[in-house]
Order: sequence, then C-alpha cells, then structure tokens
Amino acid sequence: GSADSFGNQVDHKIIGIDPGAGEMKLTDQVVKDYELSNWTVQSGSEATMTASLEKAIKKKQPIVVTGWTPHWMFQKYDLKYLKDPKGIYGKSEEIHTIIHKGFDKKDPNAVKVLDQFSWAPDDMSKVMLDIQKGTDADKAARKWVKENQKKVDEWTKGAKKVSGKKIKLGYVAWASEIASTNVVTAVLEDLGYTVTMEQLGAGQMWAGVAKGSDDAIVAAWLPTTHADYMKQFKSQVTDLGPNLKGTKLGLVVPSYVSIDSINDLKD
Ligand code: PBE
Repeated sequence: GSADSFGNQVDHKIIGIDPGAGEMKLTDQVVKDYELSNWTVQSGSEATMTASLEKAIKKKQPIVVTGWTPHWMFQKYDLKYLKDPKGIYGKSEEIHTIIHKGFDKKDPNAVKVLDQFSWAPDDMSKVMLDIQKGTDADKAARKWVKENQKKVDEWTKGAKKVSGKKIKLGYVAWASEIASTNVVTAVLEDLGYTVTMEQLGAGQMWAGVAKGSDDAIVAAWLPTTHADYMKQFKSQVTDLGPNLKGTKLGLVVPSYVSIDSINDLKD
C-alpha cells in the first residue's frame, strides 16, 4: 500500500474496548471478512478508547475506534460510522432485559417492572451525558426519573410497594449500561426494593444471570452483539424482550477523516 494510506497513518490499529464485549468479537470477524490481515484490534476499555479518541481529535489526527450508539461521544465530537457493506455489525440491534430463569416465579412483582421497563435512545443519552459531565450515576438517574415520571409510571403500573426486598442486577461499566442500570435501580428503590448493582465483565454478567447469582440484567445487546452469550446461556435465562430499540455499532472515525467505508481500510 502507499506510504500515506489510512492504514499506515494509524499503524493498522483499530482502537477497541474490553475483550469480552460483543463488539470486539464482531470486529475480529470484520478483520477476517474484509481481509484486513495486517490490522490489529487493540483491546482496552471504553475509557481508554474514548481517551485515545479525544487525544486524536485534539490534534486532528486520524483514528478508528469501535463505537456504538447511544453514546455521549456522538454528542461531544463530530464523528461518523464507516459503512459496513457486509453487515457484520448487524442491522437493527436492540437492548434486551434478561432474567434468571425462574425469577419471574420468585418475584413476579419485580419482573413486572423489569418487563415494563422501556425507553428511547434520547432518554438514555440524557442520563449518559449528565454522567459524562461529572454527575454521579445515581444522581443523574434520579434526576431523569423525577423529570420523566409519566414514563416511570408506565413501568411500575400494577406493581406493589415492597419493604426492603432484595434484588441483584448485573451490568458492565459501559456508559449505556451504567445509565440504564442506575435508572432501573432508582425505580426499584422507589418501590421499596434493596437493589445491589454488580459490576462485571461481559462474560461474567451473562454467566451471573444464567446461574442466578444475579437476578436480572438490562444490558443484553441482541440479536447480533451478544448472540454467542445468548446461545451459550439460553436454557438458563428468560428474555423479557427489548427495553430500547434503535442502537447501532460499528467502526467510528472523526468526520474530518476522508475514508467512508470499512473497505477503505485496505491499503
Ligand atoms: N457495547 C456497548 C457492548 C454492548 C453495549 C457495544 C460496547 C458490547 O459490545 O458488548
């Protein structure tokens, strides 16, 4: 390839996130299917990825990262998705609520709320942006709940107040999941639940809800991103369906970069 190809400019490196993330597996698939054999996908975390992005943007340098929507980075920076003509990152991805199999019998009241929990990317973005600006996750969630009581009333419709009943939610420290899990926690706490939020890696989160060390997760990206986890744990969990529709994931670059498609990563 030419010396100033995009690949050479970024050392043929895609800046990734935590190794257990579904998006990392999909990105390995992208490298294979688009024949990017001289590229590496660098693992790290959401925090290291967004730090690299910020650094590059400040210097107006080229960079390519694994990104997703909803995410505050699209509000903070001018970014674009690289086209994915092979459709490796899936089409209409949703976030689902998953419970440990049998939890609906153990606590139908909590499961009613979990099942009725549903919001829009704009709602989630508000909470995420608030947290990104420095508000405590718990405070940002409570503020959103206060300002969106009508929506919350729909989630809690038909649910009874309890007194200190315990529930454990697993989640991964991705901005989107910090937002959703804190909001659901606030709503359950307002009903009288004692909620434990357990922060885990993606694989541990799925294993946790499968074996019942966690009662539920609101962080399952389906049908594509967490397809492998869902397949692995299918018999031990119940899928309550989507709590958020209209997500997207893929390779993301600053808008000032001239390439437009994953195909352009080839030298
Ligand atoms: N994400 C955010 C996750 C799901 C939520 C896209 C980083 C993943 O890749 O598993």
